[in-house]
Amino acid sequence: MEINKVVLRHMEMTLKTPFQTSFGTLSARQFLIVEVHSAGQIGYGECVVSGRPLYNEETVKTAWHLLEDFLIPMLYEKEYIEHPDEVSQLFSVIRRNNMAKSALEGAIWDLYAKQNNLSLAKALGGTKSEIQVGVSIGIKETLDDLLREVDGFVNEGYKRMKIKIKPGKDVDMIAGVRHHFPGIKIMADANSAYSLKDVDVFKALDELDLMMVEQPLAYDDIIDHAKLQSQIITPVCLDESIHSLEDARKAVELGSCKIINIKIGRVGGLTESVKIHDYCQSKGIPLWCGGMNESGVGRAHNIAVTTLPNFVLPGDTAGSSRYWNEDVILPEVTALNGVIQVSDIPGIGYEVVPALLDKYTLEKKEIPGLVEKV
Ligand code: OSB
Ligand code: MG
Repeated sequence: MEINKVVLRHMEMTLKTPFQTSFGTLSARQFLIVEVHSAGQIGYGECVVSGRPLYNEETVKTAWHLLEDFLIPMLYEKEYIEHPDEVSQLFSVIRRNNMAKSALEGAIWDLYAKQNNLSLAKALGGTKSEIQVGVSIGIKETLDDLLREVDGFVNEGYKRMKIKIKPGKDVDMIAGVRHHFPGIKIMADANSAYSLKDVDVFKALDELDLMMVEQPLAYDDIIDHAKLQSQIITPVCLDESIHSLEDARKAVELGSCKIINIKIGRVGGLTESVKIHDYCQSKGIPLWCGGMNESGVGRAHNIAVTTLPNFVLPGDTAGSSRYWNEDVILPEVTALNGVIQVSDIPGIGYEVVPALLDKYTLEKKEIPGLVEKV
């Protein structure tokens, strides 16, 4: 692959309804889209940062800086790229900034798949033609509000609900949902809102037949999570604590979790996601694909990675209509009865519509490659 041009876009899309987690409320999603142009084709990647460094330390500004001043120049310095794994290797000298790396690496993966006439799912080694998904539901003021929202998604056919919790909005809310919807799969996501002192909360959740509790303790911890896991029955799933294969290995060896949520951006890209996948498969650790309220571009990447065989639990990649009145891809992502059919069109499998990208672009910059290579 010879890259002629990279285009960075700072995007803003308003969510249909504000999304509340234990670290804040989000109403308009700010993120970046990266386009990699080569020989008449375009690869697309989404940088799943936010405007504020609340989920992790990156923001749209830091990611733009990393991409423009470091990652894109590094890519242009390399004569030729045979395979996207080389991009992951190239970027490994830069510490962290995983979402910035992942956006450019993901665009290269899309381009690579298109140039080889393969779906991204197939290019990654995926084996499924359909994937199971659920919905991630934000914290609600009252149980009635929460039940109404769950009911709406149940009526849309979703069978697995992830419900955000925080101190004071936990056991009663989840118990209410369990009582009203005895048949659905429920998981709780704390986004690091608790400490080991709160073990009784998790013992109470043990009574409610949850698939898992996600990231209950500190975002940078794997020690206390191991202590918590040894005291409760519900499997602990790590999200924020896992940034790499090494993090996954340490957490699994310590017994800090029984399940891992992979977010491509959080772990620095698709190549690292596949490595974590293969490791977890060998250790019997089930995976699922998390979400960052992506636009259609990131959503398509999530669908592709979820086709790998050890993504055995339903992910957070709900259909486009859960988030947006209008997505930037055609067709939009649809889930029927909680199942998404995987596209076999080369690359990410959806058409990215330039006019729709433009509509939600706040700022755009074209960064040309070297005109002639030696
Ligand atoms: O913890 O999984 C999380 C969104 C933003 C930041 C963190 C998380 C989330 C979600 C939303 O749960 C998942 C989605 O619907 O994309
Ligand atoms: Mg989470």
